Amino acid sequence: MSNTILITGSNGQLGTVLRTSLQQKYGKEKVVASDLRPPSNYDGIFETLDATNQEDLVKIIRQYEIKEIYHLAAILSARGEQDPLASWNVNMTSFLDVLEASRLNGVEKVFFPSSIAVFGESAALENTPNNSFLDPLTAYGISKAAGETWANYYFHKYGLDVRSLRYPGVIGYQSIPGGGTTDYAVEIYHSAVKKEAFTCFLKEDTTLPMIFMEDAIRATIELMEAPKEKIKIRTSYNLAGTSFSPAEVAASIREVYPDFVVHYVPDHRQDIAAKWPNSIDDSAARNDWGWQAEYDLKKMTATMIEKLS
Ligand code: NAD
Ligand code: AKB
Repeated sequence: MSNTILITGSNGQLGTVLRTSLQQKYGKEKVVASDLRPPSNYDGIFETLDATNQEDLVKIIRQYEIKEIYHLAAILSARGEQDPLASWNVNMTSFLDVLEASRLNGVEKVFFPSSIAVFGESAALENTPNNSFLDPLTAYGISKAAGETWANYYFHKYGLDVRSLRYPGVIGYQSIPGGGTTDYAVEIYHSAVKKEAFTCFLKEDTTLPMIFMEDAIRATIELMEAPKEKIKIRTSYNLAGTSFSPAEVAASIREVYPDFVVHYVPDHRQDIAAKWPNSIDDSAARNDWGWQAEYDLKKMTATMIEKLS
């Protein structure tokens, strides 16, 4: 087998969808999914891999002659704050392992998922520019900001074709989010279709950038397939879908379920969200490789409710 793709952290919210999309695009035999534990229902090649174990990573790269790695394994923002150093360790050790193993073993392209969590108090809250000063206030954000810098370094020093997106909160019906600050925006739809009241851990007016899963996956594949000369930013591209607050998503759900009730009980995640942008400027992604989001809140709500029902 040759020219195969490896996905780390493939059992997560994004990986569950990405692994199937890559299989559909390139063929089942071309995609090697991996994670800490085998998935419950996945039809394809799977390897158990702790991405912080470089020896095991190298074995898989050599065995399958891996040419591209989508490095999704990470501990997300809210979960990361429970043990900041462990979060840094998983997020950074694994990415450095991937970069180093890639350059030494013939991997040609690497995808690194960054996040709006890289922004902190210095960045403008509205339409946050791509090249804002990064002073993140979570261990997760610090690891993503450092990861972007390492991506840039490996590109310039070794010519490794590392590409990266700063995803907003991803919303999809296919999978469950894994410990982030934007998770409420998936959970709220699950409560709505079950006709249950929802308790939101953010304040009703906390606006955050969000993106629908289909857009996030399409952006990832479009970025990875873009001609190399079009990729002008080697740290990470801002990626925008749409932006909304809990009150706005609740209002859009009420157009279908008028009796839907939301209680607002902000917790520690509110402090994280307060430091993140309300909206981000993704003009560099649009200009360089033609990015264009398709889902706004209305279309997102209609699709979430239809699919979850
Ligand atoms: P998730 O938490 O749902 O999944 C992460 C996966 O990584 C899990 O399946 C977990 O088992 C695995 N993992 C954890 N430690 C590991 C290790 N040491 N070795 C191997 N696997 C390990 O995350 P997700 O939402 O699917 O996110 C995927 C990537 O995209 C992450 O890097 C995340 O930071 C980034 N991202 C996600 C979002 C979002 O809203 N989902 C937004 C911005 C960035
Ligand atoms: C999180 O909330 O941690 C993620 C992200 C935006 O990186 N969804």
